[in-house]
Amino acid sequence: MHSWPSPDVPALPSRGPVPRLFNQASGQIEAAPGTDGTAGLYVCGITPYDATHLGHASTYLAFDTLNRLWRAAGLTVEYTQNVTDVDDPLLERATATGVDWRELAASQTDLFRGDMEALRVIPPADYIAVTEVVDEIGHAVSELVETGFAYGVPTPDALNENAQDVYFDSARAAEATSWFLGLESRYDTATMLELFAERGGDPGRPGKRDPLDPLLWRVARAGEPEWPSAVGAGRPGWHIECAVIALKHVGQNFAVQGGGSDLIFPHHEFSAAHATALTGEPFASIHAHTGMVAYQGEKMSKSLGNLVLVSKLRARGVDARTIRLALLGHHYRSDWEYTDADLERATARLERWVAAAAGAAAGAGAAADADSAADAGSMAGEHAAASTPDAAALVTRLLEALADDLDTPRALTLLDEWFETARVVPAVVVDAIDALLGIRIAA
Ligand code: 5CA
Ligand code: ZN
Repeated sequence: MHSWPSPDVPALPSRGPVPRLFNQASGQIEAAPGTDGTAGLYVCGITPYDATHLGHASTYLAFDTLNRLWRAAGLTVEYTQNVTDVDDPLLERATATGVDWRELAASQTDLFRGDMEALRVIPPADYIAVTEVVDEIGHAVSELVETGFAYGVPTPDALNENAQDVYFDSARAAEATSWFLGLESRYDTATMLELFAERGGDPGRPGKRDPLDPLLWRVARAGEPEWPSAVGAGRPGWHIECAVIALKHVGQNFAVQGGGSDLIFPHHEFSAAHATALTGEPFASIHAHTGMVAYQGEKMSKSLGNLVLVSKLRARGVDARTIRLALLGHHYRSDWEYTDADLERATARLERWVAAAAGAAAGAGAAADADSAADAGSMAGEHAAASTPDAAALVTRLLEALADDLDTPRALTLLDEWFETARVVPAVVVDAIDALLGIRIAA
């Protein structure tokens, strides 16, 4: 599937450090590796039944920051993202609103692309819808059945009376592979059971070997989309889609598997389990998760409807750079609640930076020196030299802050402090803000 056009990413004069990231699987901040000069990234994409809200945007901006840091460190990034364009909540919304599920998915994916482009998020090289890889998923499920990692469960409401939903045998995988329940999440069983039921699992389904065994393949029901497969006509379960798409496009044991913290369990735990059962190899080195953005007291979510949509903000005339700054003002791992004050702070910040870059007096220092203030308008060329040492130090400190578990709030504060006294804004600073934070403050 096509993704969206890439923003320009200016080159920086020197290489940055390889970033370090919090790994959910180890509980430690670790160097996000890049073997052979490449870094593999798989980030869980949207389920397109409603448009991009600020929670989604915040998650994709966090991994965009990682992508930008890897590039600044001289690595080639292999980035894949999926679109869950067939799943229960999407089908339910389509039925409830009387829209064909394919149209709903296509229209919301389009809106998402538009939002990502406006936010200047670097697109994934491979943007893959589940409906594009159903065949591969069917083969993977059938392989798991053959190798004893999956089993059928009696399914009275199946269209074909002999057909059975296919489930993953967690105990067998824990016994026969390096994966074990908790490898990625480090959650205890009680927490897992609670989250499994909350997030699409079916702990009470009769016939399962373990309440936590997840669905791999749902055989055809009346009124549901279906595809032929070796395990019977039907449609994919959720975790297997990300395992198969990541293995196909990023490979085994890649650098970073990403998504929001609502995906820690069961989604990422079982994506890793399925992939390891299929290949015998670990899924990803680092499992990175973003905090949840809340609104009006609760997690911003399509199912609750408490949404601030990126497209609505844009339609209201809010500058996409302001949205970026509002989101990057919070550390990616923190849970936080969005209020209008976030946008107001970001608006004021962007105005200060843009004014400084345009040569307006930035802070008392610049105002005191009429010559410098007047000269600042022509910044880049001949006047850059005057403040280059300072600018180079700033860029180094920005890179260090961001490489330290993507500390964007610290990076923004460093920039605020620098702009307070800057008389001239050299091109290297404009480019660094663009390359690392995706915000262009001057032409
Ligand atoms: N399609 C699946 C992943 S395979 C899915 O979770 N889709 S989603 O549309 O519900 O979410 C898309 C991404 O945004 C996921 O990484 C999810 O963890 C993240 N996300 C969802 N809500 C929030 C929120 N309120 N704050 C931060 N991130 C969020
Ligand atoms: Zn996923």
